Amino acid sequence: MSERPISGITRRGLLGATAGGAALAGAIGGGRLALGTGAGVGALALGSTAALAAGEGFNIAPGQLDTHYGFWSSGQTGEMRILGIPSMRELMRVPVFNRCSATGWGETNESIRIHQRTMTEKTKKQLAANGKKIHDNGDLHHVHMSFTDGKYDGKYLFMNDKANTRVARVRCDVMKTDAILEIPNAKAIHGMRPQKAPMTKYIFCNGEDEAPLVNDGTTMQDVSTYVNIFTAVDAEAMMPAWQVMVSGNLDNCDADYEGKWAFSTSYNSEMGMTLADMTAAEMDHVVVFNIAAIEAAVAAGEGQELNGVRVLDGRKDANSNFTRYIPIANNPHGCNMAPDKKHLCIAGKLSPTVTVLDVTKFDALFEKPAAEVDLRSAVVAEPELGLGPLHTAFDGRGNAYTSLFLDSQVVKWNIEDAIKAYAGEQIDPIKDKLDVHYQPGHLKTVMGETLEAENQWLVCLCKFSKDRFLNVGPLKPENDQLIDISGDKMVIVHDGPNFAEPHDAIAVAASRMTNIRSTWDRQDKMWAETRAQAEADGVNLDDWQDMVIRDKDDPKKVRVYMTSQAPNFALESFTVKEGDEVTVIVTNLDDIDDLTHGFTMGNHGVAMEVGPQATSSITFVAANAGVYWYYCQWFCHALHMEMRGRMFVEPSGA
Ligand code: CUK
Ligand code: CUA
Ligand code: CA
Repeated sequence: MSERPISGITRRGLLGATAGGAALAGAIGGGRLALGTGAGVGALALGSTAALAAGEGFNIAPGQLDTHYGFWSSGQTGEMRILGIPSMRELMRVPVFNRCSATGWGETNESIRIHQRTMTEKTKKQLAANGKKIHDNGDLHHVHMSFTDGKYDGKYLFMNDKANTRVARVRCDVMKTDAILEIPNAKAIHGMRPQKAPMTKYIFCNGEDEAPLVNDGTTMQDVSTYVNIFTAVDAEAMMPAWQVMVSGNLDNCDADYEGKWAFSTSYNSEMGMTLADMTAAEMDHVVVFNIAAIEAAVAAGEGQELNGVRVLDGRKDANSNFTRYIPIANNPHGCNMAPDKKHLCIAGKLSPTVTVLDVTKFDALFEKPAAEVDLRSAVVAEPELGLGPLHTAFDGRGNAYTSLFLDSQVVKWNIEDAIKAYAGEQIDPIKDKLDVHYQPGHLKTVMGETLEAENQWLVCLCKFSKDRFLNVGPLKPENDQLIDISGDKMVIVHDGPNFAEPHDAIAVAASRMTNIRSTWDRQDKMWAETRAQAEADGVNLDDWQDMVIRDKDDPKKVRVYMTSQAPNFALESFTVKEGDEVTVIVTNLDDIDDLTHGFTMGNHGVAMEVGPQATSSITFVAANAGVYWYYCQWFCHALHMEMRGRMFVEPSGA
């Protein structure tokens, strides 16, 4: 047992920096901030001809902070990333669906509980058959923030997992995943958006893949029994609220600024099972979901209850007023609501067009049965932009920016001009075209998915980087390009290589992110269950603690409680028996910014992060007798290397 170290030292004191040095650094930082802002304003004023000024605008000097947070998806890596905009510096990675070696996400008891919260019996069976407790992969395409009145509220981030049909939530106060929901009935959650107004009550989730509604093998050869499911998730409870069966599949989605509608693109209206079949029809569609009509039917108990969720039939043949199917040229993809509250832009993908729908005309679509209305009556423009339009972003000046995958370009066009052209006026809505490198998918303006769209930056997420960086082998990074859009002409100012494989991102003004903490609340709900166990064991986690407790009912289970304070663990050693199931619970008593400890048990595949004031626990079986060192793997102190201790595993015969 070691002595409790003296507390009250600051992190800066620990690392030996002087207060004077800090003040000086602050002053210089302030000066650079002023200079940087000036350069940015200069670029704004000089516009397109001032490529150099634009470059200076993005250049954030050492110690200077970015003006915007970028929240990036990571595709098949399964995590969320935080970048600074405009510097494009990667600031943090937040594990969500992936197993993280640094933080222990997917291995700690706290994270496993979050993973298992809504896990279905089928998934448990699937995992158990493979010797696993959780899925440790995911395919995270879309990250979106919670809204209040059409503006980001800095509370939550939501994200999809296409691979394992899940949706997760990250708490913005601590930037950790706090809920994972496995969505029943649906398959492959792809498009996902929060309701924008009056607040984010629902997260809208598209099921991309077709399967029988009761997928038990009895009708799997009969494609006529296949459906796709649109799910509304209760954003606060992180539980399914209701589901709607649709005709065709669902790709991307968005919601309006009144809280009335959700919309989803469908590239497989054919319900084809092969690529050839999925691209056979000349027209596919966008589905419009009527939230009020759906809510009324759910309240009235219409439809069926399946796996705990009310499922309504919104397919074409059901003739409901839950949905309308607006014909759109073959295989549309992106679905983006403009900040003018009025215009929804559907990217054509196989068609060189973007179809602009006026959402204020949607009420009329529901006034009569679908067969009696002109389903294309809400189309107000359909500009021809170039080859392979995938997604559209918006600025605050009425301009739209569409990515052209096949042309490797971003096209800037004006929505009102496109509407005039569609009405017959001789006007070219295209304002500028810019080569990007290469094959862009999503693209993001700053705050462009809210009512506060800004006019300075566009980030274009390119799927290929080819020759833009040093060769790193057959697997190349993606390329996120920063584009200055303040002038008439777009100007690329930065290339940002990125690992597999961001699809989407949002850019949020730093002023919206006011509730981010630097240390944890000791009582945080993240480890409430762990605290309850400690209490039952008579352990006070708030005090210097070193306790080894053998479970009364199950003597194979041992719980090891220890606190940490740089550079000490409360326990310098502990003893268990071969074959014991050991749970190590570490509470970090340090109350200093940036002073994270960790716990790694050598040769046991066990490691976790323990942030300042946090509690974290991890369970493993000590299968082999012997001595094993555990250590703090997070560099915390000059004596960090010495922050270690021994686990003695006694032979089972002993
Ligand atoms: S999808 Cu990836 S480029 Cu999953 Cu948002 Cu369009
Ligand atoms: Cu504690 Cu390193
Ligand atoms: Ca199609």
